[in-house]
Amino acid sequence: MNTTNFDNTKYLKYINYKNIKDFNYNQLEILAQELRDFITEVVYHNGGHYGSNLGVVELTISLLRNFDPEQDKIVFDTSHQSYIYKILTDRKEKFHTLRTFKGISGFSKIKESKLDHYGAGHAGTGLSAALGYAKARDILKQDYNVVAVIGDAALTCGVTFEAINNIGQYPSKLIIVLNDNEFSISPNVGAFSIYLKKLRNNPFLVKVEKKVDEVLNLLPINSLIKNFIIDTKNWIEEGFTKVVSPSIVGVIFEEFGIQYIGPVDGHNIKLLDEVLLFAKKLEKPVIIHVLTEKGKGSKEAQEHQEKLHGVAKGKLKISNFIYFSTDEGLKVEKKEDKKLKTYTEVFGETIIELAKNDDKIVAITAAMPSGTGLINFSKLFPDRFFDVGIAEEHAVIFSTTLALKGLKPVVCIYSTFLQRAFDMLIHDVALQNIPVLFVLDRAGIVGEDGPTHHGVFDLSYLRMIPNFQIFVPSNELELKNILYTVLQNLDKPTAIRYPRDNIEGLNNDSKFSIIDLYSWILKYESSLSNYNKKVAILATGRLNRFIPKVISLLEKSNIYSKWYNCISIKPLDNKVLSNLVDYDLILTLEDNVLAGGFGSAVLEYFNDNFYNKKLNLLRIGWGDYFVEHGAIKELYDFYGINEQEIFNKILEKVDLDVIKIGVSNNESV
Ligand SMILES: Cc1ncc(C[n+]2csc(CCOP(=O)(O)OP(=O)(O)O)c2C)c(N)n1
Repeated sequence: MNTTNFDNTKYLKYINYKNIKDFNYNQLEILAQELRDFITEVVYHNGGHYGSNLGVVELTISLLRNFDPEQDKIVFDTSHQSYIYKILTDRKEKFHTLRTFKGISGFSKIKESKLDHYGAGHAGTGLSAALGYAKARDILKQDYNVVAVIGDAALTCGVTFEAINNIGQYPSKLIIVLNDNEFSISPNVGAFSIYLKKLRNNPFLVKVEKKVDEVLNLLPINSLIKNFIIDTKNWIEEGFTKVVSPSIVGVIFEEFGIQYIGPVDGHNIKLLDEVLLFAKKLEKPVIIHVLTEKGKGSKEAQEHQEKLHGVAKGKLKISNFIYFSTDEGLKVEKKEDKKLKTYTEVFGETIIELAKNDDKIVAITAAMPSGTGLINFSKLFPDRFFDVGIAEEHAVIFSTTLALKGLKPVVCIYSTFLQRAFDMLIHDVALQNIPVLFVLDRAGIVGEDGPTHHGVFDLSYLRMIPNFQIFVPSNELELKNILYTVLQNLDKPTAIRYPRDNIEGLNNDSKFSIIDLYSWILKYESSLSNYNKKVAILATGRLNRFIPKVISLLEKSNIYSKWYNCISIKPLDNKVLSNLVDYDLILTLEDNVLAGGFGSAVLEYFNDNFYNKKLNLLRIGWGDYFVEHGAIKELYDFYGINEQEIFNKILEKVDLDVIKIGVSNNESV
């Protein structure tokens, strides 16, 4: 899919943010449909965030009719819903490369365009970033508008509340567009979402489009007061909603100094135009409560809101192609073996099995019940399951006191999102040595979601914390038995990390066994007797997959090798390490940044224990850069983490003058 053909479109071919004001509402309705079709085709080909983007088509059109992205600062919270903005600003022609390597990112990115004013991927950053822009404008005496677009789930983040607190303290001209579709990835949770629901239904706030006198006529107040309000020229400045909304549902935002407007139909461009034009005139913080439907325009997306929040390649039902004449070029990565499950699925099944026999096990997720494989657990054990919303910091502290009362909390958070709770891991969990099990899904690179989502820091940020132990399974049996063994006797802070990937299924036996968690598993030992050099390979997690081919190449070069699958990152297996000092090369492999990761731990071990020996250590992992977005294999190849490159690096390091041998697919050890 190298190009896009806009010939068959009526308006999309002409439209951009500079001329969007010139279109009338009938034309914009057609444009909205064209945008939805375009998004559908691109997401069909490339995967991506679907429902959220279909829901903000009219809202984004209206934003670009009322604000100038060259001057004004439009900040998307999380920014998974910024596709329409990208298309309508300066990336329409390139949008078919969405989420592909070197292509358009699935999130806002200041490096990608000067019209992206803030990069994101993690939820809850929008209001803080917007307030910074507003304050900078005031201090520098500049003149631009600041708009933050935030979803109803991101609104419930702790960070967002910190920002709201601060906006009240430093009121500044700032427009917050609250895009309320009642959904996070799953249905939104928590007391605040219930509050928003009440606001949605508040009869006195419905429809700003109604003339003030029409709304006032609905109110049980006498005509003198009505006339007074209507005659008051600055009724709008006083806060329309305050005047007409008695005490049915108090508007919290107003108490914090943020004027509330709404709810507003977020699919009515004309109405949105009116409201945004009005909000622009206010010289204070204002929140516009916009109601949208996630998946608007697609029956499939509306019926399966959760499933179609984010979609994998080729997963949409699509009948006609408008922008790409054929669906040629659709590269849906086939599962290598259909029987293989994902790590997430195996975790989800295992935790249920374990919880059936252990009523102390409780599971906690931060807005990712399906992503972390906990949906069935939540149905089977509703009293032992907690979806705390996008609140990773809270999730971690909450788990500590559950543990102090003797429960066994299993906190399931993606590696990248647990970064949010770094302080809690140290201050609340580890310092008090509280036994909580952390299950980090999406550890290692995640592919198309890119640098905001790659889970490549956890080995470093966990390894440095005293009291923590860290395990990395590489197949189904290991994952099951690590979980089983840890939960039999959960007595310290523990982390298990695994990637978004299929899991190799060794021994599908449903029985669990207690395993030796701290001993690395010897996978292979060469039988070469007359060899050139000796190499020890210490591999972690899914990178073990590369090793059989590497070893077969080493054997052909007459290099002796010993391969360990290192399931425990902390503690290290010192017994194994102490026997490797006479090797010509020790290789470590990790799907983590090299700084502070597994290889660093091994390096520290040798430095501390064998400082008088000359050791040759090669660490393979991610360097001092952010890994871009793209297909996982493509990223591994680009950054030199594949069989051939590993072999080449070994040869360079052992300093052997052997002929380099290529990898063929049928090599095996
Ligand atoms: C800190 C953090 N935790 C979890 C996520 C995963 N996540 C991505 S989008 C999303 C839901 C966002 O819902 P909302 O803000 O209401 O936006 P919508 O998609 O409904 O427009 C979640 C939980 C995240 N991006 N960041």
